[in-house]
Amino acid sequence: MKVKFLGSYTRDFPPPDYPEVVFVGRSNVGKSSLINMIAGSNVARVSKEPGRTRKVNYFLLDNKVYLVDVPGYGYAKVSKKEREEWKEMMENYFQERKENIKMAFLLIDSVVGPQPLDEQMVEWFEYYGIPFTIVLTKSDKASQKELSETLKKVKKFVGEGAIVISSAKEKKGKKEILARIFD
Ligand SMILES: Nc1nc2c(ncn2[C@@H]2O[C@H](COP(=O)(O)OP(=O)(O)OP(=O)(O)O)[C@@H](O)[C@H]2O)c(=O)[nH]1
Ligand SMILES: [Mg+2]
Repeated sequence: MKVKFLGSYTRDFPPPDYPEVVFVGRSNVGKSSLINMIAGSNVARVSKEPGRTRKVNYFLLDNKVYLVDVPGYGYAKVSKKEREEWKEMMENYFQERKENIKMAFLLIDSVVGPQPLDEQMVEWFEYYGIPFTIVLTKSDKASQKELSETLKKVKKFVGEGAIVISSAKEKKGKKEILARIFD
């Protein structure tokens, strides 16, 4: 798969010449790692400390679709000012790009399960009319019991919405996610 990094933006995003898919979720949930799995190379920056991705990063996949990596939310050590900047940047992003976003992937840690901020994100998608898919990340770290508990909780708030179980470490879920990117 051919993938090219286009740049980091807070506004004036690239022209909507291609449809885009965006990866959102809590800090450290594995957004950048998932993008690397899909790209088949280490294009997105992965880190042990949460809050590594600060801007909206655009990648072009196979000259067909933009992959968008955005900063995570919910990291306790972030100041009120940074939280407000995050909210402003993300509202601006969704407002400007809602027509161009063909799919939002909401990542939820298989072990941690859905948090109130994840449910708020689903409300944003519904408000902006953006289709979304839930991706349960780091499934390699979850026991069968943890995974089924997380699945049960997620199903409660997405109903019949799509859910993909994935692990960047084990390259699990790649086919399902690619199918939803290109459909
Ligand atoms: N075991 C396991 N670890 C993973 C997996 N995916 C990501 N990680 C680890 O989780 C940590 C965070 O991964 P990132 O991909 O940087 O997470 P992020 O959501 O982009 O984080 P921010 O940019 O800070 O919001 C890193 O230490 C990764 O190596 C996975 O599938 N399995
Ligand atoms: Mg990241």
